[in-house]
Amino acid sequence: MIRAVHPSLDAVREKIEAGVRLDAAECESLWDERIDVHELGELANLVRERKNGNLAFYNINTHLNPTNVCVYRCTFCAFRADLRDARGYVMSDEQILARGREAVDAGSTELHIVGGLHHQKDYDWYLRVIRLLHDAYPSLHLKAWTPVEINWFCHLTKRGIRDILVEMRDAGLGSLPGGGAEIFHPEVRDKICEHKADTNEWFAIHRTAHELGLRSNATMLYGHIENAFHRTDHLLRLRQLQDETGGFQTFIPLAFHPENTRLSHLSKPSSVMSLRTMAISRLVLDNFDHLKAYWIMLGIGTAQAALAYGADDLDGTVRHELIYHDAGATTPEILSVEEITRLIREAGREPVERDTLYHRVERDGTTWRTGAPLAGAR
Ligand code: V47
Repeated sequence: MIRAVHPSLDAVREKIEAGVRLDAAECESLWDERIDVHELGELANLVRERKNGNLAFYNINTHLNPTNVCVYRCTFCAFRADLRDARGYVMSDEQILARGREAVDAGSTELHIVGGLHHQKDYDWYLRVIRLLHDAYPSLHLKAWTPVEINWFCHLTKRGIRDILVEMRDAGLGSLPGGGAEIFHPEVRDKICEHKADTNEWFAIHRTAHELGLRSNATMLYGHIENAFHRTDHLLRLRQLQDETGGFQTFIPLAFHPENTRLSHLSKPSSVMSLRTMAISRLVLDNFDHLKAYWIMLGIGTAQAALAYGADDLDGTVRHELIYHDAGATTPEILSVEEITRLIREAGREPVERDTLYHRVERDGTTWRTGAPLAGAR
């Protein structure tokens, strides 16, 4: 069979095989739709297996979104609500603690905490969420607050990033999730989320977190109004900060779900686009140890396939996810350990339970402990 091969892929292949970094022009050229997605996948798989062998990681995690009331109106968001919306909610301390209890009882090692920026809640309310949970359930890793929230806390308190992060860390914050990145290029960012933390602020917060020894993740929201140039710019900015700090753990490409958003006239990205994005991300982000196929948003089949297109992680079993389900995700709301490990094995990989900071998790009945470090753990 003769395939339409883009002229530049041979040069890219040589570089990838030799472990040489792709330059900006090569990175952008990979988005050309004439390039066979499976060839990209094959190259990405080479990198993935060099870094993580045949292992595919997951964790047992629970989500907590303490409020969906938000001052911002990002066009892609179906989760946010106004104060007086029937959908609007704020969780009480008791509800927050009950979620922590539920997480611990379900064997979770991580609570993923993000939410809206509620104009009637002060910084101390957000700080208390962390303190309450950490004091009650110290074994739960609190992966909480994106730079959008941290930037809001700085705005509310007129204090600096470092000051806020140190206080949050001392209260029990374990690491930062990757959200709020969307698309960094101002041509797109100004259209989809013009008011919230801008790109410089997003990077300043991750840089400061890394300087303080906090690890973090990074995401990219694709499949809406951005193009190949914007996606390349996004990945290269992340590669640059990772060169400087090495503090990112995982990159998570997030497929846009249009339902119930102000961009509902757009169709959602195809599985092929998602696999292409995963593969290209793996090829460009040569200094990231892990790439996550977030099954909640990719759908289970695409997430399984992504394990051969550069991804080495499926996120977790997940319970109480709202951001994607409000935007029309039809995936289940939870997977059992048996289900997630079966999906990984079915994809030809060896499942490994990890904690948030990429250590093996060893279980004995209902108790667990942190085991050996995996790629990228410190
Ligand atoms: O920043 C919001 C995205 C992000 C929609 O760090 C949407 O381990 C698609 O960051 N369609 C939050 N995407 C989720 C996130 C995340 C998820 C899983 C793991 C980790 C991690 C982080 O979700 C937002 C935004 O980019 N998002 N609405 C939507 N309609």
